[in-house]
Amino acid sequence: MITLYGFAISNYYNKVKFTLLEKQIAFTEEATRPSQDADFLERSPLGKIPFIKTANGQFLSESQAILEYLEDAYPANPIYPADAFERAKVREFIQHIELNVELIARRIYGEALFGGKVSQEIKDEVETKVTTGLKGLATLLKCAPYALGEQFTAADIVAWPHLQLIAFASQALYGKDLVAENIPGIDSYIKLVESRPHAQKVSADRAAALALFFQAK
Ligand SMILES: N[C@@H](CCC(=O)N[C@@H](CS)C(=O)NCC(=O)O)C(=O)O
Repeated sequence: MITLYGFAISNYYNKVKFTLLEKQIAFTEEATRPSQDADFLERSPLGKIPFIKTANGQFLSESQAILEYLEDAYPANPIYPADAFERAKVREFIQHIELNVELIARRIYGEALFGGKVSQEIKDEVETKVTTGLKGLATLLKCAPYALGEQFTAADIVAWPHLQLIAFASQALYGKDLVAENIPGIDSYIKLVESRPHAQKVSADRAAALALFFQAK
């Protein structure tokens, strides 16, 4: 059986967990914080979560590599379209959201979510770049009704945890939801994904993990 390592407040962890649930792959979770310990780095080269142990006992890090491994190794309940070009469009969407939006927004999480401090220069730069990234993403997002059309795909699995977190963080830091401002109709799309039982399971586990995390601080 697959073991998923990480913690349920992480959007990247929740992306992999949502994938496992939607694809109905049996797995167990092992609560793990990022670490620079030597034995941890052997399993996840930069000490990050999430990572998995496969059913054969091999370790794999990087959420997108994990997601695609799961799709290849467990073809039932596919989360990619059959058509090669449509599959590429899903990958294009994921690359945009992670590279041009989430990775940039991540620079403000320290202050927006965890009570740290971020310089005004970084706040301004992130606001400009995330806005540009979201405007670009809006041109790809169809919401018809899912991210890229009629089929629920990996694009939805990735968009849902990332966009929610970016919306929350930008509201906390800038007093405005950059996602809602730049992607018209995003609220009903998020609600649609959230109506799925597996999204609700991920949400409930995240809420419980968040409560524990802030209690421990
Ligand atoms: N590109 C990585 C990003 C994972 C990531 O940033 N994980 C965060 C938690 S959300 C982490 O482990 N941070 C600790 C660190 O950067 O040292 C992936 O897709 O898995």
